[in-house]
Amino acid sequence: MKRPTLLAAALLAAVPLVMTPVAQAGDTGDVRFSTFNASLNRNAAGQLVADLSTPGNVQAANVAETIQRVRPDVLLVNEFDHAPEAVDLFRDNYLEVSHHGSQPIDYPYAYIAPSNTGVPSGHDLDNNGSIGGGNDAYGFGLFEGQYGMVVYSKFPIDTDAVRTFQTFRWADMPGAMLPDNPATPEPADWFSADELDDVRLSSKSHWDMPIDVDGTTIHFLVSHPTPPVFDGPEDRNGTRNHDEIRFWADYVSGADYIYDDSGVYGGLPATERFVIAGDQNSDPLDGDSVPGSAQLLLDHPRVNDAKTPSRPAAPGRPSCRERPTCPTSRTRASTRPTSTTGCAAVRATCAPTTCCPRAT
Ligand SMILES: [Ca+2]
Ligand SMILES: [Ca+2]
Ligand SMILES: [Ca+2]
Ligand SMILES: [Ca+2]
Repeated sequence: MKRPTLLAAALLAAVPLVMTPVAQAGDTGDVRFSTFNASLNRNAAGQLVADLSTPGNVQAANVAETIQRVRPDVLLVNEFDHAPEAVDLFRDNYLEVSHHGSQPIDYPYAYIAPSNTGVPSGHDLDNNGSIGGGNDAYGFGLFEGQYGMVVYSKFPIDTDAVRTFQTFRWADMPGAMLPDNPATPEPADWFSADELDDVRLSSKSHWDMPIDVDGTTIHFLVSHPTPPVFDGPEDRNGTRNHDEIRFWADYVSGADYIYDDSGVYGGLPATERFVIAGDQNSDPLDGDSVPGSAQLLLDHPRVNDAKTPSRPAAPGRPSCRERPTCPTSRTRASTRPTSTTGCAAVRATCAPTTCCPRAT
């Protein structure tokens, strides 16, 4: 089965968790942060740039129109291949062009950085007896940067102060949920010691991006944890998904074990404001993620999720947190063996108008 399609579908649970101060930032009223898994990933390096080099790509136009109609001030796009050239091409040929009468949108600021996807690890990480291919990369991907991410913003991004956590090693997280090979008595031994010296936590990257909102710094904490599926009984992706989510929970707690790609240690100071965003691939009520993963953020004492979902559920549908199971996931599971959709996913989309978005 084609992996890219599956990954694109495995959206989820994401939690753009909004700190109360965000809505009060600046003097201009509310500031809107959004996260959108746009599936602007392609099957080969260079293809996204080719597609965006001219207007007329239907998918890109649809994505742009969605953004234009929702009009967030700061936007994370998940599944945008790491191709710096594509950042401007998407602005020039799609965001700044009207689609079906929508108003063009201008983002003066943007940020993109490398992703672990498709970067060869040199190890047999899936233990299939050979080295190479997407499953042995630091993050699943058919080429370097596939399924990356980009941020667009109406407010200045303090790029000099951005912290990236692409190379943080999974084993350096205290109490890491390292996967176990169930066929052996030793615990947490799916990866060899040599592999654990290299294995990275982030399946794409984790970025702390300070955004200057009229003089107030808001840290936009973005990532795209792996889907918890596409693995075996060792659940190496489920456990990784859990710890990728946990990373931000620890970060906003000020954890001092965390180091960034520049070798600077420390989490976010308690005085700083933040928004956590991204397709977390984890549903608090349903699906294949490790139970409790999404709750690490949703129930975190520093996170205010009182406003999610920010709009009432669609008529006839319960709100996310009232729903014991998510019916759409059944539909989706029948066609795509991903975890789930809906419920918390609404928090991850640009247009949180319904509790459970349709499968796409
Ligand atoms: Ca191995
Ligand atoms: Ca392998
Ligand atoms: Ca074992
Ligand atoms: Ca799994």
